[in-house]
Amino acid sequence: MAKSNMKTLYSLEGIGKIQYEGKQSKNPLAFQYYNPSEVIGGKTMKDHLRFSVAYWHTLTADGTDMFGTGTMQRAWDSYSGMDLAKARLEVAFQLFDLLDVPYFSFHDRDIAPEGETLQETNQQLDIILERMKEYMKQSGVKLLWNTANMFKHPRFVHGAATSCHADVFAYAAAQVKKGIETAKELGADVFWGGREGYDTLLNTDMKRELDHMASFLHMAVDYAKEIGYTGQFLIEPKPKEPTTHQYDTDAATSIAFLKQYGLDTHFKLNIEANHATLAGHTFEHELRVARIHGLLGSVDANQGNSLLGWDTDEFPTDLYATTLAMYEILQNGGLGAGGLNFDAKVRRASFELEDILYAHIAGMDAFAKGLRVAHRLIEDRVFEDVIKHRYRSFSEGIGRDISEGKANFHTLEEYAMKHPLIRNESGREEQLKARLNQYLLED
Ligand code: XUL
Ligand code: CO
Repeated sequence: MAKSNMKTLYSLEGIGKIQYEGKQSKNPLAFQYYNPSEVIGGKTMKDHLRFSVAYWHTLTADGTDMFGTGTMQRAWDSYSGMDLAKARLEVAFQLFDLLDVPYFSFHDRDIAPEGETLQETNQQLDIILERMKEYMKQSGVKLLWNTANMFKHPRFVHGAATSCHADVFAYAAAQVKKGIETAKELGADVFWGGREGYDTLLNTDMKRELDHMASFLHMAVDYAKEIGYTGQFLIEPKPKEPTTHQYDTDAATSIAFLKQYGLDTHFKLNIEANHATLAGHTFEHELRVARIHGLLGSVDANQGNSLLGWDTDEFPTDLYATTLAMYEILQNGGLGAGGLNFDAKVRRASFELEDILYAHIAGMDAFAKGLRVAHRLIEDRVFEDVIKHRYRSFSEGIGRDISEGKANFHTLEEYAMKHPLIRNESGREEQLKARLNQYLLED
């Protein structure tokens, strides 16, 4: 495999860097809303949105589903083993360049195949990482985060840090140790609790498993300190799939876990839209929960299908969701070192290479539009003023006493006795939704 083969490998000749052409454009290979250099609220769109391509869906997945084998037409799949890994790497950076994305993300096993032993696996990983560093240097594209795949191999059948088998715990620790070393060199680190959960309590010591998970994460923190890794650790809530009961079910559950075990100063959350809806929440709900606890770290930007009960990882095109997500992100003061990572895959029937471009363009435009609308909503204080007005009774009299911690059940009882007539006001939900529509349509 050599660079010179790439033209044929890549088979997207004639397609140049995707450009911003504006909302009148009918060119499917152009951005209509994402204008990277445009400044919104003092920051470029590129800096607000911090887009990232997910290696596993874009370079590694082949369209396999429960009923059928791969459908994706990828010229690089004619290679195998380490040659395939090298080919994917080269294609990856060509795609990043075409899409003008500043970041990417990967699992250790996305970028290099497992060897016979952990030593061999790490050696193979190192070969690819060396090359990756070169591509990163040449292109300026950075790693948003890397993570350990501790769910695919049969050894993880009972989980990784929560496995009932201590040898698996040790193996997982070795894998994450390597992941932190990688992150120290290249960028950041994230933990998605792949199979950290259980299917039945009949064989499960839940307390022990949670204790193990916490000590695993503490060991990661200790090791990071030891080697001087200062990047942000993230955990990614998900309610189900693969296990029936994932321990990181949603943002609130994950925050309770982090606080219970003294990990909340070391970890933030990576909120994924499809995981939110699987948990029975909206995307914006999960972002809000993480934000108000000061724990919103990064975002997996995708969407689910409300008719299906599993993680479909679709590219985000729902403008309500992207707008309300950007609203939370702007209110958070941005994502800091995090970004919008397209943990999203083209549909099995979208098997041509161009579909990867169309999908990312659709996602980037949807978030760019969401950013524009959310910024104007905040600037015009559309919801803020309504909310302020709605809670105004807490700014004076008995309400102020409650807010300032000066009230107690005696003073409140006395007040209630004296004020038997309560006048509530409408929440005006429909009117507010119409305002949101107005802003979405205007921009
Ligand atoms: C799985 C998922 C993962 C994580 C990284 O549902 O979202 O791809 O984002 O392991
Ligand atoms: Co994810």
